[in-house]
Amino acid sequence: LATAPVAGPPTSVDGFVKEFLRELNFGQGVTLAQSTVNDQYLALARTVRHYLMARWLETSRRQFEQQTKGVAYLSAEYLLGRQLGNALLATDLTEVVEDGLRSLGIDLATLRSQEVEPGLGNGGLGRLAACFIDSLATMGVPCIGYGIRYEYGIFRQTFVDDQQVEQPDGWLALGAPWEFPHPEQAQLIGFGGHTETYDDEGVTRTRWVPAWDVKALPYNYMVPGYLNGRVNTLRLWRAVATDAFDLKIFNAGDFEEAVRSQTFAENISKVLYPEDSTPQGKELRLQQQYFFVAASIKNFVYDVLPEGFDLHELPERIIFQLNDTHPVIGVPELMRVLVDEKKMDWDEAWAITKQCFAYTCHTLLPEALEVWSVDLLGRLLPRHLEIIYRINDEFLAEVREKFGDDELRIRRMSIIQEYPARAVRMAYLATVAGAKVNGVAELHSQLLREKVLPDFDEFYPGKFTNVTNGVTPRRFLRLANPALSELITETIGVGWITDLERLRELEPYAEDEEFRARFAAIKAHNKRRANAVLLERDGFTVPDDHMVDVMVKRLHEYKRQLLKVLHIVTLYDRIVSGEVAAADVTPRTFIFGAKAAAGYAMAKRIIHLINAVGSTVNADPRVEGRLKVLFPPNYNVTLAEKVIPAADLSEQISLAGKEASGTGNMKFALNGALTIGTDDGANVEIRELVGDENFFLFGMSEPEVQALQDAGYRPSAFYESDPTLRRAIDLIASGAFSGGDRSTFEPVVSNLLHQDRFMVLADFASYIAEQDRVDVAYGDQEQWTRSAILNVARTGFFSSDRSMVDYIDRIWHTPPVR
Ligand code: 26W
Repeated sequence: LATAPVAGPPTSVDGFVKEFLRELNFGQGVTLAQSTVNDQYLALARTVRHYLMARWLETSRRQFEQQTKGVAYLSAEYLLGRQLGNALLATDLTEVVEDGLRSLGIDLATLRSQEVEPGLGNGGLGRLAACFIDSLATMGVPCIGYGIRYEYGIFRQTFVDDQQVEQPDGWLALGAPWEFPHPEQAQLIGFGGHTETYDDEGVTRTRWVPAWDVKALPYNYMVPGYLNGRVNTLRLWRAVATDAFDLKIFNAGDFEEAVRSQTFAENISKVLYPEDSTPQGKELRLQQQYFFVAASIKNFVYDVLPEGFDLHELPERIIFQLNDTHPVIGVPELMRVLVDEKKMDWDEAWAITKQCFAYTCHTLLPEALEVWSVDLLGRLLPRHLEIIYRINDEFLAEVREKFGDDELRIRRMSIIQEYPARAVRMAYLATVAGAKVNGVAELHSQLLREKVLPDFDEFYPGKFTNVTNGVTPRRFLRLANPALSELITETIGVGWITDLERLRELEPYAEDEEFRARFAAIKAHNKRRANAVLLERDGFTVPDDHMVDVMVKRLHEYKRQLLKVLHIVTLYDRIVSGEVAAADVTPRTFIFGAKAAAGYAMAKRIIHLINAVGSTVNADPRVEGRLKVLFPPNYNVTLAEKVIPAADLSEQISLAGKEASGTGNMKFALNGALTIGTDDGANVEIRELVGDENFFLFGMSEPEVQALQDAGYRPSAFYESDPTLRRAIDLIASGAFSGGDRSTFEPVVSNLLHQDRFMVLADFASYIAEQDRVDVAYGDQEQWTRSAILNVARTGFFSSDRSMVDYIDRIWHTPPVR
């Protein structure tokens, strides 16, 4: 009785209705008649939780019994998306709930729209973490996701006069029904202070005496596997002030100061940094990183492991996966715990630590590689800096042993960078400490080895590997595209949801006329569905007969939203100049979704330009409505689930060698959009799988980019020699999209002409030519649909379940358990 959890409520419609009303009455404290939509949503969420609870308790009970090896995924970001739909899917309760609510006069869809998604991530890296924990739960692999419970997630984007304005994302304001706080399991996390040595029965040891500390409160979230009875845990930490800290100040009679100190502590988990790829070196960010990693390691070592566990066996129990460098401070932290707290010998501790971490790199941009100034690190985490120095000394000694006193190489490989300021290179620390280092697509992993960390690849043969990213088919196909899911299930059975390679069985149906007609009808249906959402949310309409051409991702120059803009301007110019009749233009609706980091001025200007071009093109009668530019603000997971299934064309147009992988690209292909893309990131693998004839490739390859760079790239040469390009740029420069004001977009134009770091101009001609081929191809709808079906059938590889198999085989060695 003590260990067996109570069973969940009965899964009949009646059983559900009873449980729901109970939650409404006793949980929310309202009658059905009094209840608001929010009351009903919260009651429903809690009711659905009840159905998962028995599985959750049973999962952790067995985990404790089995003591098998698991994954601790350390990530500063989890971009989860809405929870309700996924929880219903995982419990197979959607129909019961729909029927039950209907009997009460409530529409499930209305309650689903009430949920504010937890936007605890910026983009690709955060969404990847969410896909991975979904897959691990579904595959039966023990995993705890560790992260930060930001009070404010990624900002809510609005447009004022076509320009981005950021609003706080108070996602908790209407209640947080999915979380389970466990204040009794709080951890104390120290900061600052000094270190000292002391004599411990004849052994000299070091201890850290922090100057201040904060409490880390865990909030648990369920991570349900798909229909498999497993519920893993995501544990996010919230920072609050310690009582001791307050009390000291209260006793000194300074009430105001005590309250201020609370605010200070709580700042640590207050807000997600919206920078994606350009670290600012801010102290608070380092505090966040250490805060959640230290809490997580403590939690695992002191609470999750059974009492008396021999820490020499740690590598048999856990692998800490570092999601980029953000959690790398965990390396010296584990060393500190083992050496200072557990009094382990340094060499032994290091041998253990090296087996307990693995590092995933998600970028190739040099400016995205985190470094922390020695100054800041030493002030905030003095003991950790000492430990990093020692790790580095011993590492460089090994390098000397292997390569001799090659001072240039030593300087290149040192974890400590000397210029322009002394700083810790977190990617190097992760590489030295990690049992494995992986990139996130084949090309990325190759470039990582050859260009970013070549010395390390040479020094550590076998350490580098690849795991190509993936996306969860539960959320991004089954939930996001119910109509297509039904057609697939009807055609090949339901097995694809957990074995996505089975989509291959759809291949022959590309030649089946009736299947094609149904597939095309579903795309049309999904367009109308997206239209309804965009209409309600932004007052936009997507015409029925338009090709839907979508570019959704963070706004970054390397992703080249500007190239897309130049294409739109070129099409517009063809019409207004009379070069082509509007009636002869393939009707297209361009949908953009993109947030810019608040401090990234050029990205914000590009957003302004997209909106300005949209306003002009959409309002110009000469266009006869054949081109439409829509930029719904605040693109997020919820909107992605509606827009991606409606897309005909997926824009994946980064400069080759810059996009580590991309994961949006996978979601589009799986939902039957064709890709226009460069040979970059996972596009390479998508094209290999779907076949050249079902993919629109353009632009320079990475070696060609390198060659042009080496030869000396002059963007103005392209401007001068290509009249089409010149007209597009001149049109922007003329003020045609800024009410005649030539200064508005001057910085964008002059940057393109004189710098163009991401070679937009060099790829322009090739892009336009390929887009013209897209138009021709779209003219043959039967053939287009054939290609779209083949895109679905051949991209099962991009399931994050497959990514997990690869991580397990190549890095983690954590087999699934029953
Ligand atoms: C502010 C510091 C910083 C630096 C890098 C913040 C965030 C990052 C991330 C690594 C940026 C990111 O999300 N990278 C994306 O990761 C995806 C998942 O692997 C890839 O698909 C994308 O190509 C990559 O840009």
